[in-house]
Amino acid sequence: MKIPKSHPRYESLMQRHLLLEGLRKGYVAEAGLIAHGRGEAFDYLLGERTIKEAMSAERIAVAMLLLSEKPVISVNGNTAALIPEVIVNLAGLINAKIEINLFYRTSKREKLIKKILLENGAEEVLGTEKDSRMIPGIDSERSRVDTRGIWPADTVLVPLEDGDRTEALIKMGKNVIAIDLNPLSRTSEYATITIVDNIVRAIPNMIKFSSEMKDWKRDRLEGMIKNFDNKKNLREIISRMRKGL
Ligand code: PTJ
Repeated sequence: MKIPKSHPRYESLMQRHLLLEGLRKGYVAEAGLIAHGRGEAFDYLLGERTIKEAMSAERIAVAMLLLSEKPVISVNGNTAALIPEVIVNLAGLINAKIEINLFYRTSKREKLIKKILLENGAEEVLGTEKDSRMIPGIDSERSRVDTRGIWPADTVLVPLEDGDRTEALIKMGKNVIAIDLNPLSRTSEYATITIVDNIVRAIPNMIKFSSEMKDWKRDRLEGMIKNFDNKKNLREIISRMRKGL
């Protein structure tokens, strides 16, 4: 069905449409639809816009990515369905590798997602080769990471993540930047920087900040990170949601 642009819920319906198409084609997991529905509910509480606390987390995240030596963007089914092109653009700007990492891992899904990312301009997509290692402390296939990507990375950007892996990556000494509309999730709680925003808005904002900040001096970027308190930012978001209700 074609969604008319004039529909008041056009953006939201388009996101559902992209996920349903991904499910039909086999790269979005069935549970990806459930996860999206949960995200929609939280997005509704935020007014479906980037709130100021999310905007500052996005800025700090870009500062951290620009300072990182081996940044990696982790991509799952939902991310590939919703924003493949902007993920590739952001990776180019911050010089990050792109790695597919799936909770419901199958080689068919990996191949389909790799194809989408390559079609959207990615030069290299990690996470589909045999050359992998398991992150200690997680039992799911989510723990399998590329020896050229997440394994040696210093900072990992994880749009839509589960708490287990965030915790395990932090235990390995990595910075984890999570994008999760749910400020109460374990991912949000454990991440070094939590961006409570829809990935369809967060990544384009981060692209804008990357272009603006890419030539800034290290001290300036480091200072921004030092002054940021992730837990306090999360508390303010939860309080904003409460007040909104
Ligand atoms: O593609 P796979 O196999 O890796 O599977 C992907 C899912 C999403 C099924 C898997 O990662 C999963 O189970 O995720 P969770 O634990 O349900 O967490 C998803 C979180 O992302 C939830 O807290 C949602 O609120 C949030 N979320 C959903 N859609 C968005 C989102 N956050 C930001 N932007 C969204 N568009």
